[in-house]
Amino acid sequence: MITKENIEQYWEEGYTVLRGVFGEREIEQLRQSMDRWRWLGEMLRRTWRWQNTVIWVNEDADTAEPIVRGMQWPSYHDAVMDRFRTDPRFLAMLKPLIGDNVKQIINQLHWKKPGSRITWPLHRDVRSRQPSSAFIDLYPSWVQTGVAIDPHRPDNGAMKVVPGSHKDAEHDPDDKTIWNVPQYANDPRIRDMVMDPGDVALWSAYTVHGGGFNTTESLDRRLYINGFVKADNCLRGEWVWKNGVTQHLHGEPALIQFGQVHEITEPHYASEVGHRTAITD
Ligand SMILES: O=C(O)CCC(=O)C(=O)O
Repeated sequence: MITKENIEQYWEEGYTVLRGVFGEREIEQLRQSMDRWRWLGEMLRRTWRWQNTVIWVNEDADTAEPIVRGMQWPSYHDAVMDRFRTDPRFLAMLKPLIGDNVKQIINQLHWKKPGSRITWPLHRDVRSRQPSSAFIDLYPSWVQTGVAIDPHRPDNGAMKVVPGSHKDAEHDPDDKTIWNVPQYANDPRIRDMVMDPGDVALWSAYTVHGGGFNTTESLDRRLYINGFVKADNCLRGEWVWKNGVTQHLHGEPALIQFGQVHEITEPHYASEVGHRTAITD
């Protein structure tokens, strides 16, 4: 589980990777679950939303076929996803960083289909933690995690990370100049976040990361992302642990990112064409 070295690396370099957290059988469950959501997205053919749950679907420029590139909050409707987001191993790795009163504000699936031009260009996640008034003292209060479902290698679009980049700028959540940072592609510190299935990456709101295309013909690149925050410092999100006790999803969904979650309650095709952080050019 999380070691002293992991914790030091997280604060010093802005990220760390925990190896072999989930076993092959568990990852196979996640693979199958992700595939079911991808099939649903392919059938829907367009971006679709139901309160906090959204499936982002793009159209392939050449074939007009749907490309499912991401999804938020499968866990309201998917027991496998819910079981993994509340796994005690997440609590064990988060507790030394943000304690055991924790809310969740990200529950997300990313696909980089082989040969597609899907990527999330280099950025800092602080850009998505808006409005900033809902997040107090974001930097030490929020941890992003990503479970590798497939091997993450440079050729299938492993995410890149810039160690130390969380220290390059003031931690001002409203400074938009630090949100999208393509210039970091030339930073000598940049490295691929190479992972095996079952590894878990952790990174902070100010760590520059993203990029990488899946240039393979058949190796998928799936990532299961969960973002956790010290509950006292966050006005949004779903509870996940109260004093270390798991809180399952029930009742009305909480306000997280979709501001009309309590007004537009019917499932609908959304005019949003995809997550604003993704491109397919
Ligand atoms: O899926 C990826 O490679 C990118 C993930 C990412 O940049 C994010 O979730 O902020």
